[in-house]
Amino acid sequence: MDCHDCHQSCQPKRKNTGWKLFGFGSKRSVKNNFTHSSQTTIALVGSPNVGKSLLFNLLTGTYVTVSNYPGTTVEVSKGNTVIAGKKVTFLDTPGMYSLIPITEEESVARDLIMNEAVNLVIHVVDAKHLGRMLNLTLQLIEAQLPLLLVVNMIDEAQKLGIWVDENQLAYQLGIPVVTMAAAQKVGLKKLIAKVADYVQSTPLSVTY
Ligand SMILES: Nc1nc2c(ncn2[C@@H]2O[C@H](COP(=O)(O)OP(=O)(O)OP(=O)(O)O)[C@@H](O)[C@H]2O)c(=O)[nH]1
Ligand SMILES: [Mg+2]
Repeated sequence: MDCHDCHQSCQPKRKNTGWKLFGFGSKRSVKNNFTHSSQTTIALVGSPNVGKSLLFNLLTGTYVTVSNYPGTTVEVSKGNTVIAGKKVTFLDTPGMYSLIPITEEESVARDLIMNEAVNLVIHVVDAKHLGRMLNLTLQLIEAQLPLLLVVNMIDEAQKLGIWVDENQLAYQLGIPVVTMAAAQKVGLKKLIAKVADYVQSTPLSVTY
């Protein structure tokens, strides 16, 4: 089969999803041992005002519940959708700057991703302040959470002459990266495709 550059007869070239390349499947099975893998829970985290809620609304549509996180007055939104044939629940978390919490909102966001059955964390950052915001990305990587980085607001960044190379960033961080302008739905299909890659890469089994 003529499948890629070498034009030789061989197996079809496997799509590089990032998940398999950087071994996210194995980390997931260690951390989230109560979760049935036919359902995936994904938390959107990041600093205030980076576009988490806008992205959450784009991803989930109308079936959304809002409730206080137990023991707090902090609201957490939960919404369901179907991606790659599997039910996916998205959590919209309050803004946080660091995994070492100062505010109640940050405590809730930290507890949600560290203690709840979250399979994948999507860290949303503002492309205009990438250097500052990558601190939390590094903390999330160190915490061994399955992670996808969304560099949002590229429309505003580009007006300031800031261009982000998502492939280079993905290579340097060792995690999948998607650049987006969520307000214009730019990059949304790419993000959903990456989530689909993740959902499809998880095994069909229950671990105890
Ligand atoms: N120009 C531009 N504006 C955006 C983009 N994404 C989000 N915004 C705007 O940024 C503002 C903040 O968005 P939110 O979704 O509320 O941000 P958030 O991260 O949920 O903020 P907190 O809930 O406070 O943590 C809103 O006015 C959005 O419309 C983008 O890609 N480009
Ligand atoms: Mg919000």
